[in-house]
Parts: sequence; C-alpha cells; structure tokens
Amino acid sequence: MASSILASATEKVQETLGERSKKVADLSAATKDVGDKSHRITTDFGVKQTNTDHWLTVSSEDHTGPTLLEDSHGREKIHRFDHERIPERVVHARGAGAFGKFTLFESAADVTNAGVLTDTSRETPVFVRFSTVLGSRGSADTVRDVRGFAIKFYTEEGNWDIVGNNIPVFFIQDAIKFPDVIHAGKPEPNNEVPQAQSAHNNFWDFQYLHPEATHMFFWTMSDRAIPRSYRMMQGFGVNTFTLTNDKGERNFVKFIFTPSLGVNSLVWDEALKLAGQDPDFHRKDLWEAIESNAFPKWKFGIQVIPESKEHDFEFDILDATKIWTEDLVPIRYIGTLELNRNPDEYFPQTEQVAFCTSHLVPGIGFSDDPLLQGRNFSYLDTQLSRLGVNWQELPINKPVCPVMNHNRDGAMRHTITKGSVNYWPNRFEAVKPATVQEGGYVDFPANVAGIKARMKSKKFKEHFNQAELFYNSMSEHEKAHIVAALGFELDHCDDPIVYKRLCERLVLIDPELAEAVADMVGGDSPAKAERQKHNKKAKGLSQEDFPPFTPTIATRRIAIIIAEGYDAIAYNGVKAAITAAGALTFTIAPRRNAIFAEGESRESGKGVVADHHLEGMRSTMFDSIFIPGGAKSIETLRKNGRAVHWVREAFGHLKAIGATGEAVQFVRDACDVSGMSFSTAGEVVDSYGVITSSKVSPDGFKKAIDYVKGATDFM
Ligand code: HDD
Repeated sequence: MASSILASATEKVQETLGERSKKVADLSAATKDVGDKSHRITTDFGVKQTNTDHWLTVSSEDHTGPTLLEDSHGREKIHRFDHERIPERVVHARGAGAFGKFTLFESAADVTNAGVLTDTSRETPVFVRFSTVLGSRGSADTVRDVRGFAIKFYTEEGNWDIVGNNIPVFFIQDAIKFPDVIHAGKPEPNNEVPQAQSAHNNFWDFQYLHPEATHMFFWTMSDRAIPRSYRMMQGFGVNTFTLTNDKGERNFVKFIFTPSLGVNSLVWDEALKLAGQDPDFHRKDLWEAIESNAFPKWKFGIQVIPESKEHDFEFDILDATKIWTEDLVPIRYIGTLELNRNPDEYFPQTEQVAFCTSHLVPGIGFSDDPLLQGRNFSYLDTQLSRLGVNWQELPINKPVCPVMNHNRDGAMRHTITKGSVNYWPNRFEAVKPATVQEGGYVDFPANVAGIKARMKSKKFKEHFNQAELFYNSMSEHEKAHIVAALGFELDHCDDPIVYKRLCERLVLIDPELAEAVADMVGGDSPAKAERQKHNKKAKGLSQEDFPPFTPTIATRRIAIIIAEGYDAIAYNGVKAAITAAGALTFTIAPRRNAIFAEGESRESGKGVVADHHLEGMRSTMFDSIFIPGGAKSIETLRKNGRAVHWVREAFGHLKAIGATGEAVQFVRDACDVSGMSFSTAGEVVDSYGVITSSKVSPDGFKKAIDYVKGATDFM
C-alpha cells in the first residue's frame, strides 16, 4: 500500500542519488501525487466537491425520491468512467513496461555516427514495453506466444524506437501478409475462441500454407515462447536496419539484447497452471524485481554486414525469416540496457506509450527489408486510431529534445505555438530545416533499380534450412519440448486436414520429429522427405548457450514450507544463506499466522508469521522449495494433501528441492523416489536436482539451486 501511495522505493533512492533521468524529470511536469494530503476532490473543471458518494436526489429521511439530472458532478463522474477505454492494441495488447537507461561501453563510431551508439559518456533514458502478441489486454502472461520487446530511446537527437521481439525471426517476409497471419492466430471469427492461443485450426492452417513461417513456428514451439521472466529473455530488432558513418559508408545491422540473468523458460505444465493461478506472473515479476532494486540488465549487441557484402550469403539478408548466425556474423556487444524504475501509472505510461519502427535518429536508417517497409506505415497508422493525431505530445511519447515544425491542430492539441506563419518557406525564415552540421537527418543516397512488380529476389524462396538448423541446435530435452508442444497444439486442431498436413511439413525438417508428432496427434505416418537434411547446428540458438553472465540465484523465488514444530535452526540457517545470495524467500505454512518452532512455546515465543498459506500459493510460483525438519511439523505436512502436492509438483517440474532432518523422508515419500539413490552429504545427485541431507547444509542447498539454475531454465 505504502508504495502505491508514495513515491516508489526506487524513485526515492534515485532522487536521493540525484539520478533522475532526463525523461523522468520531463514527466514530472505532468505528474500529480495522490499521496499529497493537501489535495481535495474537485470536478475536472477544478471546483471542490463536498460529497462524491450520493447523487443529488429529492428525498427525505423516510423516503428516497427521484435522482436529479442537474447533478453535474454525478454526471461528470459517470461520463468520465464511460469513456475510460481506448482501443486496445490490435496485436501486443497485453504488456508491462518500465523506465531505464542505455549506456555504451564501446563506441560504434567505425560504423555509425549516431550519438546514441557512439558517445560512451551518454546515458540515454529509455522506456521498455514487454508484451504477448495474440491475447487481449486481460489475457494471461504465461501463454505460449512470442514476447514483444519494444524500446523507446529518448536520445538527444529525437526518439529512436526498436520495436522488437524475443524471437529473432518472423512468420512472414512481406508486411502485406500481416493481417493474414494475425487473423489466423487471433481467436477465430465465428466464436472468438481461443483466447491468447496458437493452438487452433486457423493458426496451423496458415502455418502449413506459408512455408516461410516454418522457421518461426519452430521458435514458438520451443521454450523461448514460455519465458520464466521478461528479465530472462533476449530481445531482437528482427528486421535489418542500416548504419551510416562519417565517411558516408553504409552497413546492414541487426540489434540484439542478451539478458544478464541468462535465457530461461518455464516448463509447459507450469506455464499452463500459472495462466490460471497467477495471470500476472511476468508483470509482477518485473515490477517486484525493480522495486527490490534488482534491476534487470541486458547487453546490447550489433551484427554488422558492410554494404559490399550484402549478396555474399545463401539467404537474403533482408529476409526477416532468417537469422544471421554468429559464425557468419559475430555479435559485437557494445552497450548495456538497464531497467530501474517502475511506471507511476499504467494507463498514461504503459498503455499510451506508442512505438514506431520509422522512428530513427541520424546515423541509423532502414533497409529494403519488405517487412520493415510495411511496418513503417503500420505503426504510425495504428497510433492515430489508438491515440489520435497528437499522440506524440503525450508525456510518455514526447522526446526530451526540442520539437518544432509547421504541423498544427488536430484533436487534443496541447502545444501552443506562437507566431503568424505555419508553413515553409515563409518570409520570416521562421522554423527552417536543419543543416547536416546542425544534426539534420540525411537519407542515404542509395542507387535503386529494378522492375515494378509484386515480387522478391529468388533467395527469399528457401524456407527450411534455418528451421532445420534451429531444431538441430536444440539439446535433447529442448527437442523433446518441441515435440510435446507440437503435440499439444495440433491436438487442439480438430480438422484432420490441418494436423495431417502439418505433420507432412515437419518431415521436411526432421523425419523422427514428424513421426513422433504424427504418432501423438493422429497424423498419417509421414512419407519420406523430399528434402535432404544438412545436419548443421549453430550457436546461440539453444537456451543452454546462454548461462547468466554471472551465475546467480538473485531474485529467484524460494518457498520454505513449515508447520507447527518446525526446526528453527535449519529454517533460519537456510533462509539467511539464500537471502544473502539475493534470492527472495517466502514462508509457506498451513495457515498465515504465527507458526511456532520445535521447543518454542506459544506463550513465550513470537513464532514466524507465514507469508502465505499452502492453498494461497502453488509450487509453480516458485523456482525452488526448501523444507526444514521437525518431527511435529513433518507429521502435519504429511497429512496435508496440498503440502504433498507442493513437493510432488515441484519435483515433477524438476526444481531444486531442499530438505533436512525428518523432511528428507517426507520428500522421498512424496516424490515416490524410493528407488533412487541419494547422497546424504549435500551433494547434487544426478540430473533430478533432488538433494537430501540429514545435516543442515544451507550451502549445499544454494549449490543445488545454482546447479539446476532454478531448475526451470532448461527443463
Ligand atoms: Fe508489430 C505492435 C513487434 C511485425 C504492426 N509489434 C508491435 C509491438 C511489438 C511488435 C513489440 C508492441 C509495441 C508496444 O509495446 O506498444 N511486429 C513486431 C516485430 C515484427 C512485427 C518484431 C516483425 C519483425 N507488426 C509487424 C508487421 C506489422 C506490424 C509486419 C504490420 C504490417 N505491430 C503492428 C501494429 C502494432 C504492433 C498493428 C499494434 C500496436 C502498435 O503497433 O503500436 O502496428
């Protein structure tokens, strides 16, 4: 409560340190604080109101009479409420955002003269919005979907937007196909089912009919599409952009963000359950990490291809269904993105923020990527219908540098521009174009030739090599997850033509995979592939290629389950050790009330007040669980079906489970692992991630969590 009324903890720390970014300072002019006790309720036209609870009526103590239309305060209140909603985004409707900063540790001056990519002394304020694509605004966070990763850089030269995803490729090559792919993925038009799911006939019908989508659907069937956290996923600009330097040379570029916490996912069963148990799982995770000063960070990298090498590759480098593998084009990490401040209010900031791929600053340009070119039209267009023509005057969208031109009027114009001319040229030479020396944007003088036709270069026609490359590069369990994901999705398609044909497509990528999926979903045993596999792999595709830059359990959520009579030494020891390592611990007990330790009398002791009771939370909301011993406590937990379920479920999700004393046998029995061998020395035993120890071994438990990296990472 305190943090929602007063300035957030982070903001207070920043303000004390004098660290308010230029954008945060800029927003303060438009910010009011409900925590200011001097405020009184007024109408929107500023008149203080004495009563906001009763509509004006003609009544008496004994009789409630007619309600009067005359009550302008009552009418205004209802009228404002009636108009609270604006159209939700046609895609990426559900999202969460945060402020932060972008800094460089290496200048890219050899390839660009963009200030934001060359000046290592700059701190560029940013606002980042993460999102899912298909679901509506109220849908769940953990659905299987692509995640949006959109960044607004408030640079000194104007706003630069990277409107990216957590997957480096896209379903289609040409923007003209976007309405088709989205219509096919969104709920079906007759009954508006299903919500936030690609598991339906239309989506998979589209995938089959568009071979170019094959690479991308392998990514969406992989663990990348069910991230553990927004803080643990990569971000990609996806499209090919260009960079120009002082010498006038042009390079093609891709933008990449890699998280410092590693690239980690949920398992599908967790994702499914969380969608119901905690639909805001990702949104809360981001918010809580920032509030607790565990600021999410990404390294920012560029992949650069000089213009002269544009045609040196087997694929077209302007094709958004292709990646530039790291062996062909290494990633050069040059900067850091950090998120360090939560928004003050969701609607004016996270909902009204509006990104455009066409927003570039000098030194950065477009390429002829046909998907990007269409996007450049679409984003501006959609902001007009969502927010109106003056959307760039909204506080969250306003640049931090001066904005001046002869654009005028339109609904909700805020800026008042003095002077008698609003056109160029004018007799006063008022508001004239900038010179290059003054920082004016220059379009690269590209040579263009060709025939006017609805066509693309022939390299755009190969669709399967990188889909196979991606699948080959997965570890065994990641492959198993893809098989299971396809099995789930196609099971939700009830039209045999859809699931049978899709199995035929899969055989082109990997016959064994196709066989396994067909076996599950009822496809025919696919015929032999006409395509020869290349059997190549590439790095940077499997999530296992991204261990955290610094291994850490910081910000991981760990549940400690206790009941009356728990072992306080084990509880306190483990809790202290894992809290010191930066993890978040939550005490879970049969009731949210004082729980007394072994030997602690109710009269004398204070007990530990549980953070949650066993029915209030589920194991899915935690990365790991620990259960201290204590004969009476374990006796109680054994008899509690939910407690047993907690342990079994965490075990089923291959999470690190710690237990000491009497809890050891409880965990073994609950998991029904009597046949397995265990070390009693606190060492990790095989890949199940289960450690048991009859001694208190906080260190061993921490090691176990490190070992399975929160377990959700790779399983
Ligand atoms: Fe898009 C929103 C990412 C292709 C048209 N897109 C949107 C958002 C992200 C992306 C992250 C949410 C931005 C926010 O948080 O406000 N979109 C992508 C990526 C693509 C892509 C990475 C492929 C490289 N998009 C794409 C195409 C078109 C659009 C080809 C249309 C031709 N996208 C839109 C849109 C949205 C949008 C309709 C809806 C809301 C918005 O723009 O602001 O214009």
